[in-house]
Amino acid sequence: MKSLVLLFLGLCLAFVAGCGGDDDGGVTPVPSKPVVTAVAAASHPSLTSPDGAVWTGITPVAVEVTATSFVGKQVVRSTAATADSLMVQAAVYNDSLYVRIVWEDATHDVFPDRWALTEFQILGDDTLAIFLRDTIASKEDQVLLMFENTADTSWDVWCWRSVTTDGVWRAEGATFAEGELTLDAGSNFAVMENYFAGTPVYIHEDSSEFTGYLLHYPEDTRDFNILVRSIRTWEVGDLIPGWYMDTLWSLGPTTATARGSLLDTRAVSSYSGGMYTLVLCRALNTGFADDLVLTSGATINMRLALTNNLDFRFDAGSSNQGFTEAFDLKIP
Ligand SMILES: [Ca+2]
Ligand SMILES: [Ca+2]
Repeated sequence: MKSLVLLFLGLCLAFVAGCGGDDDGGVTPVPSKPVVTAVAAASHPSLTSPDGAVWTGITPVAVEVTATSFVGKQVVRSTAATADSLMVQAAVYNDSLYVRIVWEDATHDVFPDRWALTEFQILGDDTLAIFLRDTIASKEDQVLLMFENTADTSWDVWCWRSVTTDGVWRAEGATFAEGELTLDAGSNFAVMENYFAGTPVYIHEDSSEFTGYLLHYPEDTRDFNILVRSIRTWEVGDLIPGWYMDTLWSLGPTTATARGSLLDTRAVSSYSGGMYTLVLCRALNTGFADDLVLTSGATINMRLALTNNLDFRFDAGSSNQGFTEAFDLKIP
């Protein structure tokens, strides 16, 4: 018994001696958790540009893409394929939260799918244009802004994609739980695949001279007939976007009922000089059951995730995908 007591005292002395060593600067300090404090803005942050005077007065906070797994083995630390950190700012105005995110990305990846004109066939007086889905590796750049819901260990998520949600100035709401991302309730989607029964649904009857990455329904589109009657300016190799959107979505908010919980997050972005700048905005309390209520004075545990030219792969991971360390978001 006596020998055990002596051993215990010896360990205590060793522990005290070890702590004393910290004062000599021999131990790496534990990194502090970043805190993004939302500022009560005096004016409306722009939703037609991700820049503006509101943001110049708010100090950006860097959050690092972490080497530590977030959801088991599914998440692989980003390498050179994605940025190592993202800069975050936040503001509250008129009962809505605005979050501004800036990150580096060498490629503006915006063509998730498309069609290509591969050949013409002459059938009597008609010209048959053959379009094939262009199988390409290109995906989109994407971001997830994740709010931890401590009530049930899930995460409320704002999902932004560089074409298929940004084209309609929206992000999509979702819940992340047990490695799965489940979209919020809603019957209207941001964009639709330009595809039905093996052919593109919408195609301009005269030319492929679309100026954007999405077809805008109805301005850019005509009902497609694969026997193209006036194929004047089409050439083999011309492309058709693989997605189309209802132009109404780009004109601003429609009714809350039409938006649903799925499309209740607004988005505006720019890509310039190898940098994305993105502003996301959602009501603090949307009233929808699948959204976290952000209350005044709350501190919320957050994560950000990004991809470079990739869909999120929760079951596989990729060096083109990264999750940040946890950070706090303080609501004023
Ligand atoms: Ca990219
Ligand atoms: Ca929602």
